[in-house]
Amino acid sequence: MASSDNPILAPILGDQLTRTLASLRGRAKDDTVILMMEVWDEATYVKHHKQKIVLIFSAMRHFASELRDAGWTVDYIQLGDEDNSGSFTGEVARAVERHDPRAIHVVEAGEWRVQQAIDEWPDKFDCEVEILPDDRFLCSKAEFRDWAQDRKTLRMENFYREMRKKTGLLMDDGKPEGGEWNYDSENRKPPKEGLEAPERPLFEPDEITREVIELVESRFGDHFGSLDNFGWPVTRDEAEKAADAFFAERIEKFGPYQDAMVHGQDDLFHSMLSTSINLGLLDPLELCERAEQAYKDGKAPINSVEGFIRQLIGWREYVRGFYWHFMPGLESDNKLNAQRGLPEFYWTGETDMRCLADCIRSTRDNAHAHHIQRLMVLGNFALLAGINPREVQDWYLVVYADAYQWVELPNVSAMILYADGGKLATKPYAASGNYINKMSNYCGDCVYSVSKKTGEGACPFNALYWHFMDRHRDRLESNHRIGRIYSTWDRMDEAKKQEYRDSAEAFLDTLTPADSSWARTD
Ligand code: FAD
Ligand code: DLZ
Ligand code: SF4
Repeated sequence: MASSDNPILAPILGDQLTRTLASLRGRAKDDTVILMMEVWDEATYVKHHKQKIVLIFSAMRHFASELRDAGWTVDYIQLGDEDNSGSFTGEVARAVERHDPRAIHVVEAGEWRVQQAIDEWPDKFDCEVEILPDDRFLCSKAEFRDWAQDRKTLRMENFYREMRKKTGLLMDDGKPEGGEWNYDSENRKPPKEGLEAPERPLFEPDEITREVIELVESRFGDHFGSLDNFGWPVTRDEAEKAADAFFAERIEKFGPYQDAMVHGQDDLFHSMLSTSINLGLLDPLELCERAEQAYKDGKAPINSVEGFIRQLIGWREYVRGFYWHFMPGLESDNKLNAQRGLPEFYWTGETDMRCLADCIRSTRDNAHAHHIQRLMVLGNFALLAGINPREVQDWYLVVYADAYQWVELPNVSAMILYADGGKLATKPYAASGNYINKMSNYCGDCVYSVSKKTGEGACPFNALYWHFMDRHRDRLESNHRIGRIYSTWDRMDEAKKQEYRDSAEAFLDTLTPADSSWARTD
């Protein structure tokens, strides 16, 4: 056993890049060795988009350098270091040998897979291991459990109201500011002709980032995605500049155009802050306070500010609680028994469906697509076509720079695929081409006709929509939010119904399944 003079070892994971992290708060610098590890297992458990790996390694290296400048001792293991064992547990074991710590203090992991490994550390290492709660989230796992247990339904809206009361954000004497809890009905403006948003700041790669770009090109050259546009914030300073630009230039229209999609305009009025928030470079509560201030200063309307705050203290906190509440089962749920392989075009972007091609192009170029593209184009297609959840999960985990399983999985399996059978969503987010046409400018120049329902040249979403409804009638008919759709279906004559079925099946037969090596290493 190490003596009380030996240091505390504080491993910091790649998404824990926060100066006030629980394992650092209040610790003496001369009594602590911080351990940061670039490991092969994390870089390859799925074949992450190249930008995602560059982002995480570069942000980790910058964070380590800032900690050293602030007087901390940081033991930093680079991917290429000789003897790098390739795993968190292997690297902690080697660090225990080097530093003989009296204890390990680690903040719980964001992901189940990693937490499983950390839970074994107390038995593996001959020193005390303290696993601290990640208090960068407003709602602890236990608090979510207390809220969820004994409830028949786990609606985000109810959870969100609790978070509003807890934080006092947009509260006026115990009542919601402006009289309503939720202004979503004002946040569905279709894009008007020529709608343009100010460009978000992109950050020129510095020497550290350029070195990581070289590393990623040489070690992960076969991974999906382009590095040409890499401009994500990799430090807290850069992330704050990105936030400043959002609050100065885009928050005003964030609400109204939250669901809009414009060909070639990848960010619109979205904050583009998820990568920085998830890494720990920005504090979501501080961002919400800034949004509230923008409202109080008359710089942004209530619907924009409430919408932004709801995404952060509502959806983001809710999906994290939901993930830990339903893991590990959530990963294998497949209540709609979807079995089709992921189509190849999700990787290549080679499809005549203009909406999908544009969302996949943005995904490849930026490691990003905005929420409604992820939900109502890419997700909607996967739902309607019956793609199996595991392949869809892997795709989303690979392609987005902000993707960690705790946030990806509930959004993919529960929100878009309804694979949990409706614990998260009151109904599947299924839509025909009509929705995409209303909320975007994609359809005008598409080779398919959105107004044509079946047959040659018809928008595939139209027949797929009815095919989905028809094949899941048993499960969905009794759902009060969607059941009435079946009276429309029943009013169609049998020949029309068969046309929808045949059209959808003919289209599904044209899909080439993807080569699985895009997503997973063998
Ligand atoms: P904004 O539109 O500006 O929203 C502000 C912030 O709210 C975001 O930065 C994010 O932190 C939070 N937020 C918004 N919606 C959600 C949500 N549904 N769940 C959790 N947080 C939310 N977000 C991720 O961070 N990582 C993921 O892996 C991820 N996967 C998704 C998969 C699917 C199928 C869908 C439908 C959504 C997913 N999201 C994910 C949520 C959302 O699409 C992204 O957070 C958002 O597009 C990030 O861009 P932004 O920062 O400009 O967001
Ligand atoms: C996503 C990722 C990647 C690609 N590589 C690393 C790494 O080498 N070292 C590290 O500490 N973290 C990495 N991450 C982020 C981790 O996967 C993330 O911290 C876990 O998901 C938390 O559970
Ligand atoms: Fe997408 Fe259909 Fe519109 Fe083409 S017509 S862009 S496939 S919704």
